[in-house]
Amino acid sequence: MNWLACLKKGLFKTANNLSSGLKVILGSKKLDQEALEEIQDLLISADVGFSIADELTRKISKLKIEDENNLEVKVKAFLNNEIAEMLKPYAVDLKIVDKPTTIILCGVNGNGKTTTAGKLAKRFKDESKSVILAACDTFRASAVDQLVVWSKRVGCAIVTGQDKQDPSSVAYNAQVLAQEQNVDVLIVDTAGRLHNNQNLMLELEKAVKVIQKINLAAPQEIIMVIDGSTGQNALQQLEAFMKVVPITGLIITKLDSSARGGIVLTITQKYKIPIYAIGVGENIEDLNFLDPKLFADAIVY
Ligand SMILES: Nc1nc2c(ncn2[C@@H]2O[C@H](COP(=O)(O)OP(=O)(O)O)[C@@H](O)[C@H]2O)c(=O)[nH]1
Ligand SMILES: [Mg+2]
Repeated sequence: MNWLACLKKGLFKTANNLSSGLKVILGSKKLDQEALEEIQDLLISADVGFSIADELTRKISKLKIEDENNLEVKVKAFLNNEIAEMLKPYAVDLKIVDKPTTIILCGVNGNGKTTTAGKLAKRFKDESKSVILAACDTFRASAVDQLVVWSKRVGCAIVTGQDKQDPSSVAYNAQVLAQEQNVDVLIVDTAGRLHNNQNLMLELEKAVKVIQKINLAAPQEIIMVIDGSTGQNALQQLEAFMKVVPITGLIITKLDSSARGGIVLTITQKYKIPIYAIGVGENIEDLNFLDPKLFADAIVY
């Protein structure tokens, strides 16, 4: 399946909400105040966030639509274009420049870090880059096993520690090995932590510092993996993590699990932070870069 097909399938719930909703609102009505309010509510229900929804609705009210028969088509085309334009500055390529480029994945438990680590490793291997995975979630044996399975599937080396070993010592070993072996990418998977668990947050900070000590330029990326179906809660998680480590970009997963794909818009506009990839399912091909136009096409049509 190509990416647009994956995206359309994955974002179906959001598209169904937005596109079908717009059809109902505009199919039989004029673009009056009531219709505008309904459009605004619809956008908010897709997690677009009040201020963006308000701005978009205001712009829609100013559209010059002479032929009312084309109302639905015109409003959808406008929204589609606006969404793509808003996302454009934040759809950033994850560049591998330094050798090694160290990427730390962090975020709340269950958000998709380990799966994303595996999928990214696969992506880089497909680009003929050498990859090492580091299993720094030493709290749960199953988390290490999960990453070992990925390393076998992808065919890349993995650094693991003993059960309950200090995660930052695993990160240390992995960084040293990545430099010794001169690999292209080191991907560090970390333990899921609740953003209000101070000890675990400090541990993440420590892992970053340990890596920095070995190589001042590393980690080149600290990517927060966010579960796109958690809605506004994701914003609080992001703020908590940003206070502890300098987040360089985001990967938003599970956009297939809810009708609230508008969270991608809200997060980019509010925090002005790059989105390196989005996930729309559990399969390996379901994680890909954010293409603003395709994303807009997949949710408003
Ligand atoms: N539906 C869906 N599930 C996902 C996606 N990404 C990850 N998952 C699933 O989310 C669950 C938790 O993922 P995991 O990588 O273990 O999260 P971690 O605790 O952050 O490491 C797993 O069952 C994954 O298969 C996605 O984009 N869509
Ligand atoms: Mg994990």
